Amino acid sequence: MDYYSLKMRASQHIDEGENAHEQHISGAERIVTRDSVEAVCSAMVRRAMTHSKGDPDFINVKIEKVNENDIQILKALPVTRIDVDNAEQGLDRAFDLITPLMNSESVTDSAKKLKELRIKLQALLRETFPMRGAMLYDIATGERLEPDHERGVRATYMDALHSSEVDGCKNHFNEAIVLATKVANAPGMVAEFCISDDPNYVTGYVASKELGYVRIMKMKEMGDENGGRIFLFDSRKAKAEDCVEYLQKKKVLVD
Ligand code: PML
Ligand code: MG
Repeated sequence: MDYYSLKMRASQHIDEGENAHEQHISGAERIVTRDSVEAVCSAMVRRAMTHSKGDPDFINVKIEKVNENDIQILKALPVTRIDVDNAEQGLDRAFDLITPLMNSESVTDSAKKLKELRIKLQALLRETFPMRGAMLYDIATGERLEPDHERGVRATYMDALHSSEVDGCKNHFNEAIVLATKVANAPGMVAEFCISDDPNYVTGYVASKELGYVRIMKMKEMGDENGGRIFLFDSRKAKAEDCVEYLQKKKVLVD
């Protein structure tokens, strides 16, 4: 069967003199069979042109044929959810789950060490806020491995296996479980930490092959656009290039 990757990104030119820039409005990607290409394409354009973030003056749609043999099918991570009373509690729960996984010294699991790692993770998280992509952090060396720190790395070329329906509006959860499943399967990946940068969306998650996809229902206040992703990677398990190559190039469908 023939498959096609479709990617859309829309932006608006902001004319602020020296500060002129392209403001991101909307983006989406799918991997679909040939017979869905046209309908999915027009749904993407509709999504771009009716977005609450503004009226785009640039829409890029890229359609590429994908060889069926190059597609990896992955089982979606199992989902659990943690309800919390407030964002502080949500962040706490997320840090509790992730901090032990950042510990590269297998012997020490001391309270002091865990506290240090928690502070480190909090600092890393703040650094992701202005980034468009994710941070790739090496737990073995404490180094950031993104080729471009400002941009970060982006997991791409992925979709849900059974999502032939043409859906014009963004579903954060459906898109995130696909992304998190791909990321968890990347070479050397330890875990992912995510807070949405959508000011109207407060649910975030932590994920790994072992943890599964753990939704944390509130991780920030409504109206807050500070979000980001951290991919925790272990350079003793795989080469950074192989991990980045997988995240950015491998075609994945999630079942
Ligand atoms: C985003 O793309 O903005 C991140 C979405 C996180 C979804 C969390 C969830 O609802 O499980
Ligand atoms: Mg961001």
